[in-house]
Amino acid sequence: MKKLEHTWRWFGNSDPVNLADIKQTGATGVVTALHHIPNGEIWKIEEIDNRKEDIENVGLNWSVVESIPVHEDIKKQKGNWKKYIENYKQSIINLGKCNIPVVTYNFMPVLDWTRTDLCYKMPDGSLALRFEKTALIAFDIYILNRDNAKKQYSKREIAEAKLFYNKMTDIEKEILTKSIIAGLPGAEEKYTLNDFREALQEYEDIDERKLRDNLMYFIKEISPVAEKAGVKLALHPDDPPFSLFGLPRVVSTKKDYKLLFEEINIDANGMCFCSGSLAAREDNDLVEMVSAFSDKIHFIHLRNLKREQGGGFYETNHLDGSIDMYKLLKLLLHEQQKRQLSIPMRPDHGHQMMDDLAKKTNPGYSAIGRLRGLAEMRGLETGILENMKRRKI
Ligand code: DNO
Repeated sequence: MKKLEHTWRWFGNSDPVNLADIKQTGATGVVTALHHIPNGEIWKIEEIDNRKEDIENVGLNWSVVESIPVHEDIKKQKGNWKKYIENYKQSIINLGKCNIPVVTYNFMPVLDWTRTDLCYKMPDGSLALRFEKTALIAFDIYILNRDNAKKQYSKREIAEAKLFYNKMTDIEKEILTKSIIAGLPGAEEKYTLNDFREALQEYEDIDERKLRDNLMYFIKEISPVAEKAGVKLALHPDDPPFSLFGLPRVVSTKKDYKLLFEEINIDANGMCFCSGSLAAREDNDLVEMVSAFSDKIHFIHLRNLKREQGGGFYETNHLDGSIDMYKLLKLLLHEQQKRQLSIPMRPDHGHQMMDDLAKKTNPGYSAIGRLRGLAEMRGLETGILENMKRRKI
C-alpha cells in the first residue's frame, strides 16, 4: 500500500522551526521557496541548488516549491507582464533541471490568504486562525473607507459591522488592519492602508471574466514549459474562496477548476488540493471535487475548519471541524494507489499551543500544532491503508 509523501513547509533560514526540527517530525519532504528573490525575478540554478543542498544535508528532500509568486502585473496584464511570464517560465525550467518536481502558485489578486484574527482562543487555551466576516466588513467600510464598499453588503451585515467597529479599541483596530494587510507567512505582498487602496484601484477595470482570461493565458503559456521540464503545476485555491474587497476571484469552486482543466488539457496543469481553503464554502463538496479531479491533484494541503454563521470560519484541529477527514483521506489514498509516485501532502497550519504559546511563531505555522496535525494525519493514513490491505481494496 502506497503512502502519501509527508512534507513540512519551511520558510527558510528565518523560520523558527529549522531543518533539524523538521527531521524529527516524521516528514521526509520539505516545501519551501526562495523567499528572498523579489516577485517576478528568475530563480537561478545556483540559488536553487544551494537551497536544495541545505535541505539534503539533513537527509530531507525538497519536494515542492510553495510558491513561485505570480507577479501582480501578470494577473492584471499590465506593465511588464510579458517579461514576468518569460521569467516565470525560466524559473520552472531551472527547477526542472534541479529535479524539483512540483510548483505551487495561486492567482489571488492583491492578497494571498486572508484572516481577521490570528490569535483566536480555543476552549483548550490554544490559539487558532479565524476569518470573521463581520470583522472584515468593519475593516472595509470603517477603517479602509473603501468607496462603494457598502454596496457589497446587506443592511444587516453593515449594521453588525458598525456595532463591531464601535466596540473596538484603537489597538484592536490596528491589530485587525495588520492581520488583513500586513502579509501572512508566504504571502509575498504586504501593504500599508494607502498602498492597499491603490492596489485595489488597479483592479477597477478587471472583472471576473477578465481575470479568468488572464489566468488562462498565463497557464497556457507556462504549462507546456512545465510539461517539458518535468515539473507539475499545482494551482492553489483562493483562500477564502470568495470575493474580498470587491476583487474578482476565479479559483474557488469545482466549476472554476473544471473550466481550467477543460481548456488546458496538459498533465502538468494540476491543482493543489487545499482542504481548508475549499471547505470554507459550504457549497464546495470536497469528496465530489477529489473524485472529479483525482488525477489532477499534484499536491495536498490537509487542514480542517469550522464554518460559522454569516460566512466565516475558524481553523480547528485536523480531526475536528466541518470536513470529514476520514472520508477525504480515504479517497485521496485510493487515488494514491493508482500512482507510481507518492503525492506530497503537508499539514497546513496548526494551532499555536503548549511551548509555542510563549514563542514567536509564524501564524498558522508553529511547530507543535502542525506536528499534532501531521501525527493525526499519519495515524489516520496508517489505519486506512491497513484496512484497505485487509479488505484488499
Ligand atoms: C497559506 C498557504 C498559501 C499558499 C499560496 C500558494 O497558508 O496555503 O499562502 O501557500 O496561496 O501560492
